[in-house]
Amino acid sequence: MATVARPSLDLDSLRREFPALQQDVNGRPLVYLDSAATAQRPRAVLEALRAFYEHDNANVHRGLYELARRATDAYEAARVTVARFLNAPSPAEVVWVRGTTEAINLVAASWGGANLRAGDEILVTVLEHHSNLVPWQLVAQRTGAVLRSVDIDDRGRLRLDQLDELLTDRTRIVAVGHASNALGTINPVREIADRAHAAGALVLVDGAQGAAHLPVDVQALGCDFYAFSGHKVGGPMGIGVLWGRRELLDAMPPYQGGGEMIARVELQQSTWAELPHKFEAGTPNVAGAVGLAAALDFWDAVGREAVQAHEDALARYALDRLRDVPGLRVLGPDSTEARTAVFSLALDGVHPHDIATILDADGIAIRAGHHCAQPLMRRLGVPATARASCFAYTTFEEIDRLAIALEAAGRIFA
Ligand code: C6P
Repeated sequence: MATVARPSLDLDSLRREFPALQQDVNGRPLVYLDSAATAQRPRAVLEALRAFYEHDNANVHRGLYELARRATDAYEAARVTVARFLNAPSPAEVVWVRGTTEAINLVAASWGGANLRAGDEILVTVLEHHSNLVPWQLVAQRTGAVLRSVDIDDRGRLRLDQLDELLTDRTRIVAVGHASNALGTINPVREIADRAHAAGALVLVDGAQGAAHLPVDVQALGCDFYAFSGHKVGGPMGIGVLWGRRELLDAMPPYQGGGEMIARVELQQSTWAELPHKFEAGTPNVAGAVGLAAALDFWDAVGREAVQAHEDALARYALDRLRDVPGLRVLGPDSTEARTAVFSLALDGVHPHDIATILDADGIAIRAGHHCAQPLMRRLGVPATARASCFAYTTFEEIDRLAIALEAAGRIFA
């Protein structure tokens, strides 16, 4: 059995802040191990949403009355909170979007559309989520640019030796995940950014699986764009962030047209609002922004270092514990390597969907499928995996329940 020093996160009180975790499913206490898909929300976020709609609900940047002022102040204050979280030089560099997917589409369409030419190269990796692949494919088709990709080694780590070969004077941008949603691999973003910049390329980081679990300092990471989703850090769905360096955002054309994003409109042409509003056409998700800021404040109060230490210990504990399950393979980096507490599981003779169904009967929620990473599944030689993903509120006992349920699944199919 594993012996791991357990850090001092007060898990009992932390878990009490998450109403959704306080329920039985199929007669057992819920074990929620699908936080990579979406995290549960703390009361502070639910309360911030309720308070916004009950007291401050109005459209932003438009009305000259008290509620509109309050809504606008809350919306812009949330942007400042995000800028502080990212260590962004300015809140003007923080663009509200629907989520990581929209953020990457924005950069691919706007920056890519304006800057990519036939023969230019976009460098991605085989680890990427479809959201960090398909937008690049679309702009490559429109511009004649070419997509290249960095492979992984046997343990799911990026082959940095290949990166140097693939980075050429034609590479315009490197689009890479902070952490893999399928394997948990943490990518060395700073190193990748340094090498990309030396080759004259920009770097976009898909932070969907980074923002909740890893320190995010866009200046220390050395990237040019960073994208993340509110719902994966405990905020609401339908809100996310694109951070970009000011001079890049300034030079980029708008992504969508409409209200809010203009300075002056004539019948035939228009001029654009200052950053970040140039990229925020239409009525935004104000409550979402407020809720996302509440989530970031919540984790500040809990203590990000304690959270990271806990998740680190969970990862090591789980890798040890799951090794005892007969016929089970955990794909991806081992416990000595940079990884998050996301485990893609393959159980001999049992289809991942059957694993998920058996675990559900035991009140354990995991995800089975290709995890929107089909090229990665092909690279690993599997059609799908069963994925268990943890968050700050996951306990060691829940990992034990997962292991016991997997043992039972193995016996059923033996
Ligand atoms: N991954 C998962 O279960 P959105 O849907 O826009 O909030 O995030 C998209 C996205 C982009 N990149 C990575 C690395 C991601 O993990 C995700 C979302 C979920 O793994 C849903 S497919």
